[in-house]
Amino acid sequence: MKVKFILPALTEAKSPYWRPIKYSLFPPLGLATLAAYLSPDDEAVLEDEHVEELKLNDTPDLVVIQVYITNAYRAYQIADHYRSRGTYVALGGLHVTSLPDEAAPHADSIFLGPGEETFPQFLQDLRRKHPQKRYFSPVRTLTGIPPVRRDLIKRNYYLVPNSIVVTRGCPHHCDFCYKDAFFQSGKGFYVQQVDAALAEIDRLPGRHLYFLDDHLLGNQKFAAALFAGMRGMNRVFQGASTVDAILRGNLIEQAADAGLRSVFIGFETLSPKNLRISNKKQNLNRDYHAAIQRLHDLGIMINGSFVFGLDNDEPDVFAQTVNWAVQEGITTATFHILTPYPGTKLFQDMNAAKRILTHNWDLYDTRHVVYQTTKISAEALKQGYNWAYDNFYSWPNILKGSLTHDSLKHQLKHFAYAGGWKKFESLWNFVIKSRNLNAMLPLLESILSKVNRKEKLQPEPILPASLPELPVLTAFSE
Ligand code: B12
Ligand code: SF4
Repeated sequence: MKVKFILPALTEAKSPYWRPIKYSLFPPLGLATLAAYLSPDDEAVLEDEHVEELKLNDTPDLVVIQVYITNAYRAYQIADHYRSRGTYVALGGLHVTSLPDEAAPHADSIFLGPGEETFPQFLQDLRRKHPQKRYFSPVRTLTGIPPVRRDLIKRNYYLVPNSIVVTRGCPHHCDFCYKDAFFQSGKGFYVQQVDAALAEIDRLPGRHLYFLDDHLLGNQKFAAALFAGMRGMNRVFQGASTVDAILRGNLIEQAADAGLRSVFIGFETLSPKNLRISNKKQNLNRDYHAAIQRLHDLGIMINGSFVFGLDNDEPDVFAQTVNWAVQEGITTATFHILTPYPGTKLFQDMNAAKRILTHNWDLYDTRHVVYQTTKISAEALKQGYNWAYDNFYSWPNILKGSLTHDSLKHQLKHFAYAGGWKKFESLWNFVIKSRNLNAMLPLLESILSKVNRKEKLQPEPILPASLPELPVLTAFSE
């Protein structure tokens, strides 16, 4: 059977003139995971529209498309195209799970939730010529999953070809998060077997890894065993955690020993009232400052994520948040305008209150205001959001943030890292077009080198000041 896997792109990511680096960071891991269920005699190709032109004049037997909210319209267009050519089309992913009835007219089969159970079942049904219209799997396990088909990934097109996930979901239940909608009616957090996770890591070339798990420290026992197994592997890695997990026990020290050099944290808001209305209980009454200090002491850089537009936000939220992040020495920040994704509790509440202003999913990219705001006008919210980015990434603030660290190496890393994220976009554009992003990996690895406590106050330049820093990898929320 000839099978084609497609990750469609949103318009911005396809521009021939300007491709923001964030779309060339990670390969389509979900699709490469699904491809592993094919038989050895099936022919598979994987095309990612974020980094390459799709070839649409073929007629495979099966096309498998992954649908996110911001690529949904493009995904439906591609699906309609292939169906008109007689190809069998399967649609799945987060947006299909949230709005199956919207997706169904564009597909022969749709899939709700994770694909590790349903996709192999579907392949079997298809070969027997009895595929179902709709698949849903209440079974959630990563036990015995086949190795990800990394051979289908064009590594040179990505800055971080070594992305990996060793868990699914998250133990928490924040109202604005995709997680409860995607994992509904089944387990919402589960982990791979430690040996299998270590074997997957071992298969990855080079040193650098990026764990895309929502919460790498979410299961303490699993994470401790994983980090113990990684200790001798000479890896450097990045991943995500919550504030409370960083404060609890000594898991974060174990992570640092295993090679954790930068961590993504969803601080979201500095307002306890906002945390409460978002059901982000795990951040309530947690000492953000203490968590940050602990990370800095371990030489771990922080990518902080913040949401603007929660109902208790006042017009001063932008300045307050940016000032705080700079003072705390947060290396990079991602700001989001609150976005109610369909299927979430936030969407349900806003819909019931008639606060949803548009159902144009292209605008649900966390950069547009799609709902009726309360204490800040929509214009002020959008302006404040833009201001926050400009201000946080201004040279004076990058310098100020860098100087909060007491090791010179950490200061330099912070300065280069944060500077590169916003200040070298044109250079990134050039590297992306030369199709040699992967060649930048050694640079990333050197930037993620260890900052030892004993290195404090010992000047040790790690980079010539003119080198571009990596944009990093803060381009998505937790
Ligand atoms: C990596 C990532 C990115 C990367 C790259 C995406 C890529 N190459 O796949 C980049 C940086 C480009 C990115 C950008 C954005 N992202 Co993003 N991203 C992620 C992240 C962290 C991990 C995705 C991943 O690889 N997961 C691991 C794999 C194994 O799981 P998976 O992809 O879901 O695939 C499984 C299932 O979905 C299913 N499946 C998927 N497709 C299909 C198809 C079929 C037929 C079947 C059977 C099954 C199936 O099977 C797979 C195996 O179980 C997720 C968070 C998350 N945990 O999912 C957010 C996430 C997907 N991003 C999100 C958003 C909003 C964005 C942005 C719009 C903006 C932003 N603020 O970040 C942009 C624009 C995206 C776009 N191009 O349209 C949201 C999506 C919300 C939604 N309802 O769609 C998420 C959930 C983050 C969040 N918490 O809100 N993102
Ligand atoms: S926002 Fe983060 S902590 Fe909250 S449920 Fe989603 S992944 Fe978990």
